[in-house]
Amino acid sequence: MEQTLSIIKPDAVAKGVIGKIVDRFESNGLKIAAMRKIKLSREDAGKFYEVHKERPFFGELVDFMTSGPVVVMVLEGDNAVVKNRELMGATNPKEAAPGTIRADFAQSIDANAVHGSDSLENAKGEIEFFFAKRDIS
Ligand code: RTP
Ligand code: MG
Repeated sequence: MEQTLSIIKPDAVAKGVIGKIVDRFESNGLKIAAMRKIKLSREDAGKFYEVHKERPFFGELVDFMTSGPVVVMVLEGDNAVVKNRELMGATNPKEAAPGTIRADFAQSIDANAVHGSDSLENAKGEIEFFFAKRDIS
C-alpha cells in the first residue's frame, strides 16, 4: 500500500467541488487516510513549494495557494502516487485528458484545482509536512 499527499486548491474549494473531487479518489481505489481543511500561511506555502523558489511563477503560486482555504488529504492505495497523478491530469487544464479532475474542474495553470505528490519520496515529506502519524488511519 502506498500513500500520497493531495491538496484541493483554493479555486476548487471556492467552487464547492470538494465532494466531487473526493468522489474521484474514492471511486478509483484511493482511500482517504487523513483529511483537514486549512488556510495556508505565506510561510507554509513557500516552504511546501520550496523546489519552485527560483521559478518565475513562484510568487503567483504562493499568492494563489494562500488566497483561500484548501483541503489537505493523505490518499492510500496501490500505486497511489501515480494513480493520483493520472486522476489529476496535466498541470495545464487545457492539456489535461478528458475526464481528469483538472479537465473537469480547473480553469488555468495557476487555478488548477488539485496538487498531488510527484514521487514516493516527495509524498513522504509532504505527508509529514501536514500530518502527524496519529492523524493517519
Ligand atoms: P502541483 O505540484 O501543484 O501538483 O502541480 P504539478 O506537479 O502538476 O506542477 P509543478 O510543475 O509542480 O508546478 C506547481 C504549480 O505551479 C504552477 N505552475 N505555473 N506558469 C507556469 O508555467 C506554471 N508552471 C507551474 C501550477 O499551478 C502548478 O500546479
Ligand atoms: Mg508538482
